[in-house]
Amino acid sequence: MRLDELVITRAIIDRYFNKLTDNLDVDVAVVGGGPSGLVAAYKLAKAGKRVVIYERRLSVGGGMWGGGMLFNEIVVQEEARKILDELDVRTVPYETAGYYTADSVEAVSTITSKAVKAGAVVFNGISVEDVVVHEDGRIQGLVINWTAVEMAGLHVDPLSIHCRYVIDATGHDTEVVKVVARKTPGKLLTPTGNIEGEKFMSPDRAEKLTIENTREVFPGLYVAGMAANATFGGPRMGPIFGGMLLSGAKVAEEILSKL
Ligand code: 48H
Ligand code: FE2
Repeated sequence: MRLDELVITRAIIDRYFNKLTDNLDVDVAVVGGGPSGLVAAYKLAKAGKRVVIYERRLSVGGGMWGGGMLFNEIVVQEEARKILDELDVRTVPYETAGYYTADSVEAVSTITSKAVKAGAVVFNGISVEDVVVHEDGRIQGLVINWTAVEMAGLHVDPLSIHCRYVIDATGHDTEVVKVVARKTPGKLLTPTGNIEGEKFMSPDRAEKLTIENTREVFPGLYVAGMAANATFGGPRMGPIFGGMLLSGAKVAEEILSKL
């Protein structure tokens, strides 16, 4: 068989645009494919919901690839190890009871594979820049654009998608919540109505608060992972990733109870 460049081109364009149009109206749109977003997408997809992840970069995985300071191992605690077990990521007990480590590359690649095989659809290279809100004041969807357009600083208008719920899993930058806070000051479901801001490193408190802070912050918008801490004023925790995984699982549960 002689390979034809036009068939290759048509195949890619056809398949991609079908994927895009098939996912213009979904149950849950996850913004950011870091550890919390990936686990949330896995759980939601496994429960039969239609879920997409928009990821700005080419690769999902966020801050997990590099472990701590580029040492590519992550630490998780007992409760979170169960999630890694469920996802087939191998963990090794560390010398102090209750601490486990995992290879960060195995963790990212395995969780990603499970999420995608459960039915989550990843759109990489796409950034979320705004949300869709009509008269009822509830978030109805997202406004998306190519990351390449963003990087090039081109003035190109975005497109929109619909979803029943949005999860801001954008990490420290809490990007979706920032847009909402800027456009409706004082209206977030936080103590001050605005973004409380991430606090100093304090892993024990941070890991517990991450779970508490994983919740709805505006009608239709949930926060997970570091975005939850930044939004509700929790401390940072460094390269222990259990809170991120547990936060992804919790946000999925909360949304499932409403869908
Ligand atoms: C599309 C976007 C956009 C956008 C960002 O930072 P992440 O890994 O997020 P989490 O919360 O799942 O995990 C946090 C963890 O990595 C971490 O930093 C920890 C535990 N820190 C502790 C400490 O003390 O520092 O991933 C977020 C993802 C990234 O891949 C971004 O590229 C992506 O979201 N993203 N994607 N549109 N507007 N903004
Ligand atoms: Fe971080």
